[in-house]
Amino acid sequence: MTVPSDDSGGTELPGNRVPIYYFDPVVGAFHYGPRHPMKPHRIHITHSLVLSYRLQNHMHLYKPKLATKYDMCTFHTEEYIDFLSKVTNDNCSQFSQELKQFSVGSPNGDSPVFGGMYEFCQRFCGGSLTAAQHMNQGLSDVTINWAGGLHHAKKSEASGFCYVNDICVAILELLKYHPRVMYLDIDVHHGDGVQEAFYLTDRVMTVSFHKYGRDFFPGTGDMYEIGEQQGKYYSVNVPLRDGINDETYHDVYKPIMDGIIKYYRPTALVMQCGADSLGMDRLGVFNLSIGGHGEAVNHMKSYGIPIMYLGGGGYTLRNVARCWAYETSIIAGRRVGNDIPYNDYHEFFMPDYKLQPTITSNKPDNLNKKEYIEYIKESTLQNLKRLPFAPSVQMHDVPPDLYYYDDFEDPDDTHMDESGVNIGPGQMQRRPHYHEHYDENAPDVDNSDEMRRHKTMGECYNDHLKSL
Ligand code: V1D
Ligand code: CA
Repeated sequence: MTVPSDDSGGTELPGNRVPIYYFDPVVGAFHYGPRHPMKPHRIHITHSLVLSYRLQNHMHLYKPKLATKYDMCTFHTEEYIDFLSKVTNDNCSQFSQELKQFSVGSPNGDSPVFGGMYEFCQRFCGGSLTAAQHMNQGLSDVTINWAGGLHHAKKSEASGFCYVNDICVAILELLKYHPRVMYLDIDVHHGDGVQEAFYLTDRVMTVSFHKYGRDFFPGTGDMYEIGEQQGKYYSVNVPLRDGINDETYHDVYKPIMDGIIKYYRPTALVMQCGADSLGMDRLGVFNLSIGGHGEAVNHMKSYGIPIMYLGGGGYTLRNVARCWAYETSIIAGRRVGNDIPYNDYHEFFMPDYKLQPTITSNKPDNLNKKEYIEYIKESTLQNLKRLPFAPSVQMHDVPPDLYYYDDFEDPDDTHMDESGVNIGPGQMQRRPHYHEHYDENAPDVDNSDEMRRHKTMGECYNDHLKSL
């Protein structure tokens, strides 16, 4: 049940759509090196904006656990994770062979060794994994981890500022309960690590919009990369040219996403919201406004499918923070004003202190001609029509997960108040999983009390199957 709007604008969301927002108070303190464009500090700036708009009053804030080696090795090899956990700036010389093998550590390169590198990975990956576990347990159908979204990391290799692929770890967790997961990537770079991981399966549909051409990193993502074997037609790539604006982007984005939802019928969505697709990004070449980027988020929200929102690239810090704070407001269903309230980083938003300033681009004109956009759109939609309708998965025993331990309140389970202070467990209630509670004749659940039992994922899935 949806409650009418309150005095601060927006509409209260039903309990299962109140987002859980994962924030690790330490993740922003890591540093790739002085000249490196990736600045984890942007996560703290974003958080400061989120708090200044009081969006925490409309979400559950949660400090995630650190991912363990065991967690990361659901996707990565043990040899690689072991190496990441051991190498430091002081012992690099002992690892010269591994540094090369795993593409880590050339001094001015993309993926340097830096202090606390492994702990940093544990922290952002812990956020995405916890989000997936909470979605599986039915604590919420909407989760946000702006520190996650590191889409280039491979099973045994670092790439493009990414060492551990939290997205793959989270999707593998969702697949314990979800027959079909759709991954969407709006970072200006191709989501190659996630595509590669699920290239041969129809259980995950990967979709990436990105700049392609002229040696732009990582060099993959042509429209002819469509998946192979069981995964044929389950990888979608939308290669774009420099300077794309909001109008052209949505001309191709909305019909393609609508087509994918219609033909694939995902039961869960994971959206990588890389903010380097904004105009004026230090590394990006697109020309999206914060409103246009947010529209992509709003469009995904409108499908009403369980969804995890993740961060990713983004190198003009003030705009990354604006973008993700604005998107937090969209996800939480709150309208926010354009004047940024006073916050710890206020001077970052000079001179106008606006949430959505006019982003004047230093980028070339929009090189995406109408005919080109029509061509990509039509060929992608044609490919979608070749899909069997909502491929099903054999029922299988669900692999064990932390759910069983979470049945009881864990004193280390931390929830935070708005300043990041642990306010202890007990704010959130687990809802029973359908293996325990599925009852075909049970009426729909009244969600009027915050965080009461919601319609379980199993019930939703079962309804969905019946509707096919
Ligand atoms: F400009 C730099 C300064 C220092 C270190 C690296 C860079 C830099 C800029 N662009 N590195 C790149 C890209 N790398 C190359 C390599 C040169 N080699 C021949 C290849 O062009 C990597 C860009 C990574 C983008 C990461 C991402 O935005 O997609 C992301 N998403 O989630 C997390 C990061
Ligand atoms: Ca992308």
